[in-house]
Amino acid sequence: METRQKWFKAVLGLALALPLLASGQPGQPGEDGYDLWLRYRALPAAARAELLAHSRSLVGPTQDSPMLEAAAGEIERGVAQMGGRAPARAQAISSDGALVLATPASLPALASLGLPLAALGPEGYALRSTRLDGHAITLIAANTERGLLYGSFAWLRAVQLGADLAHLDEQSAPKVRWRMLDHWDNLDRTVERGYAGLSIWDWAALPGGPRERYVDYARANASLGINAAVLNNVNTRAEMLTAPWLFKVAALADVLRPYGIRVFVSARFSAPLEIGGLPTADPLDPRVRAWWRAKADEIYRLIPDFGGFLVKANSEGEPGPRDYGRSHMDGANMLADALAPHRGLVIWRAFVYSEKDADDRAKQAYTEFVPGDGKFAANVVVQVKNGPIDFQPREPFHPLFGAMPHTNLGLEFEITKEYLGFSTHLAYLGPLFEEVLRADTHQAPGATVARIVDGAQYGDGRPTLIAGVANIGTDRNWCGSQFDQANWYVFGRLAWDPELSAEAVAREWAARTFGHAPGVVDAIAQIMMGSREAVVDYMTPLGLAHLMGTSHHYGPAPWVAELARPEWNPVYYHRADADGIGFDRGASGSGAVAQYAPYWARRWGDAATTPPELLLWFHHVGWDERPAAFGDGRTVWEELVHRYDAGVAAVVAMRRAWDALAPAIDPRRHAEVASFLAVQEREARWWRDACVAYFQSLNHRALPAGVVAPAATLEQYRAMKFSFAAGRGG
Ligand code: GCV
Repeated sequence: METRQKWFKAVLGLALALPLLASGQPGQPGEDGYDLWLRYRALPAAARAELLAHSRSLVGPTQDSPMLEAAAGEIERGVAQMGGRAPARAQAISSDGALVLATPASLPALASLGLPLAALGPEGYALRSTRLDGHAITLIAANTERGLLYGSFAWLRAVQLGADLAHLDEQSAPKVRWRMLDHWDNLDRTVERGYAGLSIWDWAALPGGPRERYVDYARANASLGINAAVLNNVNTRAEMLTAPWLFKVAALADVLRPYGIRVFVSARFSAPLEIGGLPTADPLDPRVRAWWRAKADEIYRLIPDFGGFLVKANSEGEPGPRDYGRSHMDGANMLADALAPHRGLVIWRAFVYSEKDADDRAKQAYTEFVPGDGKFAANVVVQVKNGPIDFQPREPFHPLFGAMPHTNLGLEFEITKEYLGFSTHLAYLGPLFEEVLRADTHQAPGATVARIVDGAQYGDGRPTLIAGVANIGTDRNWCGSQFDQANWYVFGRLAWDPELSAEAVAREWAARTFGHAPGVVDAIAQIMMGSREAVVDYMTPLGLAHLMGTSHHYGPAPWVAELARPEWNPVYYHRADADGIGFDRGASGSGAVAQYAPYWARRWGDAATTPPELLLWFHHVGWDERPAAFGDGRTVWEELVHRYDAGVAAVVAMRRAWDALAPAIDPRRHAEVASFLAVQEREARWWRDACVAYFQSLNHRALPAGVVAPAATLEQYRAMKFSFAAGRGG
């Protein structure tokens, strides 16, 4: 609570101070966000001179390699744009100021420079200002070409952030093996939960089409270390696995490969039936197993470094092994067998809940998967959403983390903001990702979600994975809004290093995207850091969840109660009535809390020790109760209304802070963000008003003193229809 008030004051304070701080270095008037954070604008004179002095020549391993060419090409592009001239390519170090790309194989002298090469592994890099052959040089060193690619992007980042180029000493290696974007792109180019235009994959034109856009996509990912992409929606058609489509996938793999990106596809479990001419897709049927083996062989002939399959099985109507009385293990391991000879991976999603299971939806994945611990093949990763329901503005971490120590568990975030205001609401997801990654599962000493997911907890070299549902489309600014670029960015940075701080990443992104005048970065980072909590407050405060409109998830609809499956209805989640509100997941309710380690089961099992942020997730409490955890003596009803108001007030503060940045930001991007913030304020008020009106209609309590009544009647909110709502896809 106190933290939020501090944030609120800080945002307003910075907003007022900004006109004084603005450095008068806005970007070009025509900037539209296409360049993302790879925005290599001309540097001021002194910084330009420093850059050129440290990039007089570019010395690199000389073998003909598309990946090295990608690395060198990026350095040339960046230096030319920021410094005014590209470095000359050279075979050897012949002067001070050389920028040297080196592996131990290309430059044996590396071994004598004391670089931590072993710790860099196959993907890490080191940047080091040093002397070699009598010259002062900058080394970009790695064990592999891929490390050099990441190191080249890291050096450019250092330049953009104004690092002292004469004293570089940085090294980094990714903690997670697979850093993956999952595209929910349909084959007709609509995007499920996409708010940034159509799919960037122009299937009709492939193997031709917008190559430059694909390359720019790949550059952006490589700059973050993202090394894998699933091209199609998990709700997929079997056709994706037919020859004409695979031919197109192969063409994309060719474009993405030099940037270190391996291509995966979502596979429909019933493909043997639908495109294979078999009477069954039973994973234990030898014909089915042979079909998948042959399919894998066919794919690897076309794409030798194909990554593997992502599978959504027996979830939300998708086919799966349970259709044949088989288990998730039977299904996943059958595909794993087919891919194993090619070293391919099966990513099997744990996002399951069934209309045939009356149990609390939050419990069902754990119930179905924990008995399979230790029974999945070595090349299967079970991919688990960050929380037990579905990418809500706030959920506790998923109870599967730490509960399947003998299974490779990957983590799935949703970068696209299906439940956080689509692309028109500014919500920086860094704090959400950080909250999940840092959560201590208490299943074993030190067992945070980050350490479970990055493998540090187990230390046995298992395949590790962090995936994010992409927010990328054909919009000129890629993500539908300027600030949603930050969510792609922070996803990539945290997938590389889950221990990074969301705030540090926000500052880094702001500086690279909008320029690093100190006041500007401070103000933008302040806006970003409070923005997710603002959404939580005006949509689903105090641990509420899933109050969004049916199917499109646009706007408030807490009253919906008539849908066929209980867990499709918001009333299932909030359980509000005349006396109280919240879902009892304790011992007297669904018992979901018992799926967590005893530490959490005890703490969250008791309303008195549950933090306000999760109170209504775990407890049904009376409207007039005054939980000690609120710390302010308010009743549940008063606190709920207060949170809704705080959410709206936070958006007002964000708007003012952004308005004050006008002198420091190029007009086009500034105006675009400002127009979306106006939408966000209107919709935040709508959320607040509709929810307050609805809950008040149940509890018949007066509004707390001084609180403004909703602008319209509940009936008016209930009558609203949104045939324009985006993102449903297919
Ligand atoms: C791709 C939620 C979304 C669906 C999505 C599903 C999933 O239910 O609303 O659009 O489907 O999650 O993750 O499979």
